[in-house]
Amino acid sequence: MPTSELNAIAASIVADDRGILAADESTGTITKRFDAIEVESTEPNRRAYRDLLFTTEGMEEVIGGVILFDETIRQHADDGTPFPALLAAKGVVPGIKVDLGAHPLAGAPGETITDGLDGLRKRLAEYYELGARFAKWRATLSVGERLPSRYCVRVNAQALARYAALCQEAGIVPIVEPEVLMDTDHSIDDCYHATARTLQALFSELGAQRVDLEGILLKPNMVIPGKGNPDQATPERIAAATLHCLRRHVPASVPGIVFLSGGQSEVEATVNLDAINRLGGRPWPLSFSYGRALQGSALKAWWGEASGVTAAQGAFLHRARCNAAAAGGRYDANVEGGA
Ligand code: 5MM
Repeated sequence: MPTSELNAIAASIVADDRGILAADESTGTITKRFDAIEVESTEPNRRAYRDLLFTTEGMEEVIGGVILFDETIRQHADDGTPFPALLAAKGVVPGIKVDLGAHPLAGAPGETITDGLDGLRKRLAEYYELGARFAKWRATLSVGERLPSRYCVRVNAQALARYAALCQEAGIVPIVEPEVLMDTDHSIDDCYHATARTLQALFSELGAQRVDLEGILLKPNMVIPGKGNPDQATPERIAAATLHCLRRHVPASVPGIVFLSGGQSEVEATVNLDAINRLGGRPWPLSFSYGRALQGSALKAWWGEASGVTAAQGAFLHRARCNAAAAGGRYDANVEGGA
C-alpha cells in the first residue's frame, strides 16, 4: 500500500487530539482484571464488557482507534454487528494485537523477547479481511543492574522492525511499542537512558528493514521513575525528560506518538500527558494508547452487572475525554471535575 494511505490512517487515529483505547488484553490479562472485580472470565462476559466499551455514545469524538485481541475481533455487538464494523461505522479505526506475548529470552536471565513472527504474514492477511487497519506489537524491557542488555534491546528492535515491515506490506499501520517497564525502583535518569538506547536501536532497525516511518505510530513509555523509587518526579520533570528523549531519538516524519500508561494511575497518566503537551517543540501529535488508565474506573463501575453498564460507560467516556484534553494540553481541574 502506498505510504500516503498508511500515513492517512495513522494521522486520522490521532487527529483532533483523539487517542487509542487499548482493549487488547489477552485472555490471561483480562482474567486478572475480572478477578479484581470478582467477575468470571467467560467468553460471554468478555464480549459483554467489550460491547459496553465500544457502544459508549460519544467515544468516537475522543477515541480514534481501538486495539482488539484475536478473540475480540471475531466477536459481535449485542445487535449482531461485528465489532470491527461497529467501530468503523463510528469513524473509529479497528486495530489488532498481533504479538503472541513476551517470553524469556534465552541466555538473558530476567529479560524477554516477544514472540509472534512465525506465520505473521498469513495472520495479517486474515486480520485485514476482518477489518483491522492497524496493528500492535509490544516488546518489554526491564531496567536494572546492567539491564536492559544490549542483546535484549537489539533482538527486540529487530523483531519490532520485522513485524512493522510485514504490516506495511499488508496495508496495515504498525504501532511499534517498546515498553521500558516501570515496575522496579530505578531513577528517572535510568529510565531516560534505557528509553534512549531502546529508541535508538529501534529506529536504526526500522531503517535497516525498510519500514516507512510515515506509515507507523510509536507507542513508548513516558520517562518516569520506577514505582519503587522513593524519589518520584513531578509531572513537569517527567514531561521535560520525556520530550527531550523523544526529540533526540524519534524522527519528525513519524505521524504520531501514543503513550502507554504502564501502571500509572488513571489521573497520573492524564496529568503527565497534559504536562508533555504544554511544552513547545513537539513535531508530532502526542496522544494516548491507554489500557489500564482508560478502563480502571469503568471496570469497577460495571462489576459484571447489566445495571452497571451506564455508569461504566460514563466512567470510560470521562477518562477518554480527560485524556483527549491532555493530548491538547487543555486538561485541568474543571475537565477532571466534569465541568
Ligand atoms: C491492554 O493491555 C495490553 C495487552 O496486554 P497483554 O498482552 O499482557 O494481555 C498492553 O499491551 C497494552 O496495550 C499496553 O501495555 C498499554 O497498556 P497500559 O495498561 O500500560 O496503558
